Amino acid sequence: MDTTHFRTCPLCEATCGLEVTVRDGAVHRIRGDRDDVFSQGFICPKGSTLGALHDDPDRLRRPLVRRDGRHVEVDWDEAFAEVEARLVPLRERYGADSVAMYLGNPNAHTIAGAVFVRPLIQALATKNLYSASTVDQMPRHVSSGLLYGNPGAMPVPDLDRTELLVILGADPLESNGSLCTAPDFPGRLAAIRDRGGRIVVVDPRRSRTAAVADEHLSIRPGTDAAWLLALIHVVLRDGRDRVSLSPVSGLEHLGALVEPFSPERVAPVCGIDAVTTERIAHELSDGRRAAVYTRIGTHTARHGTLCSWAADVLCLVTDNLDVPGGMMWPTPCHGRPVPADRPPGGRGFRTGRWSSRVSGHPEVRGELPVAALAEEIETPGDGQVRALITVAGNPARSTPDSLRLERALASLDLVVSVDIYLNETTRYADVILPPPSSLEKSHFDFAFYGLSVRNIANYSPPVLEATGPGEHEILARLALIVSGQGASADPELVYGLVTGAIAQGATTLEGGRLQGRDPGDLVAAVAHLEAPERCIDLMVRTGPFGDQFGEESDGLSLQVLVDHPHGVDLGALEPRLREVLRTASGTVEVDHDGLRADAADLAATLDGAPGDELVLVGRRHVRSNNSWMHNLDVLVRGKPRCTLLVHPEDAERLGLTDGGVAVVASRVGTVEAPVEVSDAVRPGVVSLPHGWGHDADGARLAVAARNAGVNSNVLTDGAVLDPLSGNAALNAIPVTVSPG
Ligand SMILES: Nc1nc2c(c(=O)[nH]1)N[C@H]1C(S)=C(S)[C@@H](COP(=O)(O)OP(=O)(O)OC[C@H]3O[C@@H](n4cnc5c(=O)[nH]c(N)nc54)[C@H](O)[C@@H]3O)O[C@H]1N2
Ligand SMILES: Nc1nc2c(c(=O)[nH]1)N[C@H]1C(S)=C(S)[C@@H](COP(=O)(O)OP(=O)(O)OC[C@H]3O[C@@H](n4cnc5c(=O)[nH]c(N)nc54)[C@H](O)[C@@H]3O)O[C@H]1N2
Ligand code: SF4
Ligand SMILES: [Mo]
Repeated sequence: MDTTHFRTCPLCEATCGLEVTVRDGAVHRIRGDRDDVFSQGFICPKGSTLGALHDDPDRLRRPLVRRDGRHVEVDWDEAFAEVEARLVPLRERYGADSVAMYLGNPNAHTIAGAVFVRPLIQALATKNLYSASTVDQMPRHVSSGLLYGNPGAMPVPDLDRTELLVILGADPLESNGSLCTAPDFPGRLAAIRDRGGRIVVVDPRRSRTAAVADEHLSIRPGTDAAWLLALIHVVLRDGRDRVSLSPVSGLEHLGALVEPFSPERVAPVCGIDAVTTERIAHELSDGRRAAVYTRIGTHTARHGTLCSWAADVLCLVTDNLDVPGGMMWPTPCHGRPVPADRPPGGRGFRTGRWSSRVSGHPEVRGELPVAALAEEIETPGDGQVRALITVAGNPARSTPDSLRLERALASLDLVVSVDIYLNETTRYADVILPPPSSLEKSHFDFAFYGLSVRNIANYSPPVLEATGPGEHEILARLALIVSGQGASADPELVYGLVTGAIAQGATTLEGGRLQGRDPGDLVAAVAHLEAPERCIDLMVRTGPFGDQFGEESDGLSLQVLVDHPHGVDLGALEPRLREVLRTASGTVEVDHDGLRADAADLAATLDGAPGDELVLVGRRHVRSNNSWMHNLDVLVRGKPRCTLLVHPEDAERLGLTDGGVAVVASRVGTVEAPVEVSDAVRPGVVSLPHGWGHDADGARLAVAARNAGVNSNVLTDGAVLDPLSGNAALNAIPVTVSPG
């Protein structure tokens, strides 16, 4: 018998609706849900692989413990007992900071990652907290922190209403969008052009997105900050700045900051001529609705924060911030509502409340740069990292100078991984705790409803029944172990804390609809639900569209979402600066010493002649997903995709041939990769995707091992960071390339 289930795809940020048909207890077919209010049937080739992922024989179903160098299956009680027996004494002996935690990307795609990691972080109370954020979007958090006092408030391009979209360092036709949740990105881009708008793509490679744009500017890698500052320079120089947004402070210092970045001066640096730069600046400031969208190629860069800040400031001074068609802030349905009479501003944002032990990198959002994890493990002394917990992460493939990190991982006293695969990172684990597959979990996009180009709410119940504990329970048990309550303590203790905190927040919100209500009543009203569902219901009901526990009869609740399996469309984005602003001054704060200093550092490099060295950049492919979906034959079959793109002129000069092998060397490592000669990359630039290199001993990835590819992060340099965010610079890596 067939049953049909509707759910949101958890694999990337696009949040497409899926229609899953189950026959005799197994997934029979997955296709796009044509009735999904947001994606309307769109999916990419990954969306239909959730069944294959669930059925993958290499996906772990039971915990593994390492005994005599081999991973053996054990039952759950034994696995948790092992963690307790080893972690607790280690932490007692060496202190809280001796236990590090690394949180990987899928935490943004699971309910557990959104809600149940927090108690574990609190229990660990370690300074050594790391995540994929510092090889990704941390610069954007910091620029929002500085500008708006709110690192979570990252504006998104209002794709469906913009008339001019400038995309820097993103390739949404492959990635399907990031920090901009928009299912069917290709269709939305086509619609911009259909309504007479323009798309400009700034990328050192003619990506698939660049190929469908009106204009492609092939920028020199790592120079986006200089180019964006030059655009602001032109807007101010030509008196075209208009700022209707209010309240804004510090604009009087902007002219001095952008002064050195004239279009003529940055032209040889960026590889974009001054006339083009002036024209784009004029288009952005001629009154049309425009959005400037920066992503991974610009954030994983030495000046990532400056870049992200400059993109928002450019929109601010051209009246394209917080207006339809410009850059806007979504209103997540599970967020805290903002009472109308709340005074503007808040506590502000700061970094550096503590620093990393070895290199003194400032803390940012409670985290240290993952590029510094290896040295924190290697360097003896008080606070040395001796144990690591990874949750949904593969830092052995996703973080810079990864051979060094692997040597460090091998030296740890204890590694515990919450992960579904025995892979390049978890092979170092002493205990692996595998959560259920995606189809066995419920889903709700806590991370992406705040980054979405429309306000949306969608809840997906599990499709298949889980055989082991849920990911939330695994994390709760780890928190109980760390906090000394023991492996057999009741996870309800943790769930109670989490739901209690949500209810407490809602009932103490100054001027809120539920102010003064008994938080215990709210918790009791959801007590019949599973723990993840309790959290969703509490947050949605107390959120800006919620039923406020009976106060708003038409409002949202989990039950409303259950009754709408294709999602609820809550409308287009609306201006909401007042609601997101949390700076101490209650204004958008444009001026900051750190940004000024970083811009001055950048200005000081402008007049050096650009070197003729080759630089390495990354790229993505729609059939791949970071490092962990290469074990599915349907996605990796066909011609190899982990190739080094080399421009024909460079290939000729270096003696490289299409299909031949290149030896690529950087300051920190060397790899051999197959060459693909292509004029899609700029001369002087080579491109290799990340997340490959699956031939490691001890991993259990049969399909991936046959299509291993090479690990580009052997080449990336952990010493090059954006100082304001701690983010690693993963692009513009100087390399030498020679025939293999
Ligand atoms: N050179 C270079 N390096 C990069 C990038 C780049 O562009 N260039 N991109 C960076 C970016 S943007 C990111 S986000 C990082 C990603 O960095 P990571 O998050 O460290 O790496 P992933 O490849 O996403 O690995 C995800 C892990 O989670 C596991 N997993 C999958 N689903 C689940 C689940 O539901 N629960 C649990 N517990 N585990 C699960 C997988 O088996 C895998 O081990 O890589 C970064 N690294
Ligand atoms: N299919 C697929 N989808 C994914 C992922 C995946 O691995 N595969 N990963 C997901 C994750 S975790 C993320 S964060 C997002 C990322 O999503 P995107 O930000 O769209 O990432 P990419 O597709 O890597 O596009 C980055 C582009 O930046 C260009 N670039 C490199 N260096 C520079 C530079 O210095 N300046 C400029 N202007 N451009 C540069 C590259 O050539 C590339 O085209 O994708 C998500 N979606
Ligand atoms: S675009 Fe992203 S969300 Fe949509 S089907 Fe593909 S992987 Fe899933
Ligand atoms: Mo990412």
